[in-house]
Amino acid sequence: MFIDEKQLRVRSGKGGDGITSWRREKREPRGGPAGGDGGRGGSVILLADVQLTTFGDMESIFVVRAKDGERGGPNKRHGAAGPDRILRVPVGTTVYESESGERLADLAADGDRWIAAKGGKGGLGNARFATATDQAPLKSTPGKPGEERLVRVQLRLLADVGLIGLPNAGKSTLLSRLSAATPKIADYPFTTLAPHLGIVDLPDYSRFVLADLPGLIEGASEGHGLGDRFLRHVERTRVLLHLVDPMPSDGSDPVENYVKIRAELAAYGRGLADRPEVVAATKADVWPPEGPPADVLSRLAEAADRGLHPVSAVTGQGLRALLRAVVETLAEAPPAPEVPDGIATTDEGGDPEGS
Ligand SMILES: Nc1nc2c(ncn2[C@@H]2O[C@H](COP(=O)(O)OP(=O)(O)OP(=O)(O)O)[C@@H](O)[C@H]2O)c(=O)[nH]1
Ligand SMILES: [Mg+2]
Repeated sequence: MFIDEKQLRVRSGKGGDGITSWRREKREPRGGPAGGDGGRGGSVILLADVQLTTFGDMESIFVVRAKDGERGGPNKRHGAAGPDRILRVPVGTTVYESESGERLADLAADGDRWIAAKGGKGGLGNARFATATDQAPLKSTPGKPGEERLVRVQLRLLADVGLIGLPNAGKSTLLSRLSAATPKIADYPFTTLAPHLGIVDLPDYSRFVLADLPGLIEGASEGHGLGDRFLRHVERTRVLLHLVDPMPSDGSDPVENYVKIRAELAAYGRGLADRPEVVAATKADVWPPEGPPADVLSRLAEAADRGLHPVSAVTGQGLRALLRAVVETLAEAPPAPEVPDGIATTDEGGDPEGS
């Protein structure tokens, strides 16, 4: 199951208490202070793991807690530390403070780790407090409490290029043609329900990662349709590949459709509308010989900044030129932007207190 947002309560372990005790020897019932220190409490640590692609594996996890440290023992025995609790999350996970929306951590590379709640320090046993003037201290200190906080984790796929367009534009078909990915393809809108990644290998042995998104519709940024909650996944892409069907089966105007999607990007914000965009007109194999009607191609080419690429994912027509344009645009595109503060969209993710 594709889950890309989730709320978690994280709680680290309390430090174990230090104790007051005395060395026991036969003739010396009070043989000097020997109370050991408490062990450190376990921390909760998030670890980015490239094997994971969603939060689906932790669907039923709402509270993540690490164990307390153990009390100190007699004869200066140190209490055992509470083991850390390590929670694996997909690469591309951003952690926010739930209430303020402040960004706390961004786990953008495999192996990145972040301490979500630090274990409490162990207390000190009375052995620590012996001084020249006080050979029999009674004092020991309790362990420090652990930390607890409510965080929201959000996933943004890590891809170089993001496929966008209306439902049915041919996004998944193109991904399947250009990469080894096998997304579901069908002749109805909203076939794709979750983003997919594919790796596109180029003739010069370089490659880029292409993300296929569910289709966007007008008003998607206000929560209509499916697309809006997935726009987040193109926030980290450097180039958008916008597909337009110049002869849509619903008879809508392709240029208007293009403009609608552009408006969605602008309404979503976070710089998506400024991302370099390559535009392709799809399904060229079914166009009549004289081309799509009503000057659609020239009007589309005019609307798009960088011209228009006619392509067919079925016959392969135009794909080489399209890839070249994508690669050139990638070469000029600025680096992927930082994920900003503030939790984007939706209040899904579940209430950790509710379960
Ligand atoms: N003839 C032809 N049909 C195509 C081409 N590309 C896609 N199609 C068809 O168009 C329909 C929609 O294709 P999809 O790839 O599922 O479209 P999508 O943009 O991923 O759609 P959503 O996932 O619903 O947003 C399917 O019936 C495809 O077979 C093409 O190049 N030529
Ligand atoms: Mg699709």
